[in-house]
Amino acid sequence: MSWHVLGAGSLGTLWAARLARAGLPVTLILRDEKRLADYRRAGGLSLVENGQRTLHPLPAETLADTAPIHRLLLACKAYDAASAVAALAPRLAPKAELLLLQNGIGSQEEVAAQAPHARCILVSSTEGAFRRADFEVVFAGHGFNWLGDPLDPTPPGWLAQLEQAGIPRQWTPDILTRLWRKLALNCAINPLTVLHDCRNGGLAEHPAEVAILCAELGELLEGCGQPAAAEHLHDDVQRVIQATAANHSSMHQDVAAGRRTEVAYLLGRACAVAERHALDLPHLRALHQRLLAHLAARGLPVH
Ligand code: NAD
Ligand code: KPL
Repeated sequence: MSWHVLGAGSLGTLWAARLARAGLPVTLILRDEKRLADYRRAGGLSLVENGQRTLHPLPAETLADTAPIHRLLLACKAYDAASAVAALAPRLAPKAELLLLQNGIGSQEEVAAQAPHARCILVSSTEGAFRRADFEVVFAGHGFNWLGDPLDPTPPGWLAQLEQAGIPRQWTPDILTRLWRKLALNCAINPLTVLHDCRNGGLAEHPAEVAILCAELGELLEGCGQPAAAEHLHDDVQRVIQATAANHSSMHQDVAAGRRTEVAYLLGRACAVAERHALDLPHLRALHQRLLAHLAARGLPVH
């Protein structure tokens, strides 16, 4: 059974190239005929690892193709996920499986609403990749992938294929804890790096701001039924700030490049959930307002 991968961006390329080089059948899904023609001109996907570039000439098709899809890796941004799946809904086989690679919380429910008969498998990834050119991706940071299905703890039979492809992974019944924990880390670090215009390590100069955000994020996680995601959050945030001190956060990179951010699925979601649970988290709310004003002032979407 073929893997379909939607999105020839950073993570889509990283996954598709590794699956393909393990001899597994992979088909890329691109937006339209123009993008397909560009892909064919490029000769395939290029993956750069340890300075070595390899070319992977995978078969590709457009959203408008009609072949049925049994297993789809959805590798687009959170704000594109639901519309991408809506476009593919007529092609989903009755027991289709969707692997959702999106950061943050919220896009997963939006996708499930577009494909109510498909099994949605949520992925939380700490791997790092970025696009150096069109259809050329650099594997920048080794990490890990947690997979799980909050509605069904049974692991899928194809997990061994990920191992075969060298994709580090673990099936977990606690995928929501993983996603909320990552959301909290992203909320404590990313917006501040944008507002202070600094690398992650620059936040070591703002310890009080980081500490109060971690305390409020902890309250949020406790209050919304994710207490395990709150454990030792501040320590973990400080560890990540140190371990990634030289890096720019993904949100900082997006803003610097004039790209839309995933704020609605990160800090926006955190504030919406706090409001729904009647939690008063003034520093988190103020951070969200400052961030939205910062994005608006640069002509970037605030959702
Ligand atoms: P990306 O922007 O590099 O790639 C997304 C790709 O999806 C783009 O090529 C875009 O054109 C394509 N796309 C969007 N809508 C489409 C559609 N309807 N049809 C066909 N193609 C479509 O994004 P990314 O960095 O790979 O991130 C994907 C998700 O993974 C995000 O939620 C991100 O936060 C998360 N993530 C990324 C990294 C990373 O290192 N890049 C790490 C962890 C998590
Ligand atoms: O995931 C990250 C990001 O930049 O998006 C880290 C490195 C954890 C910072 O929040």
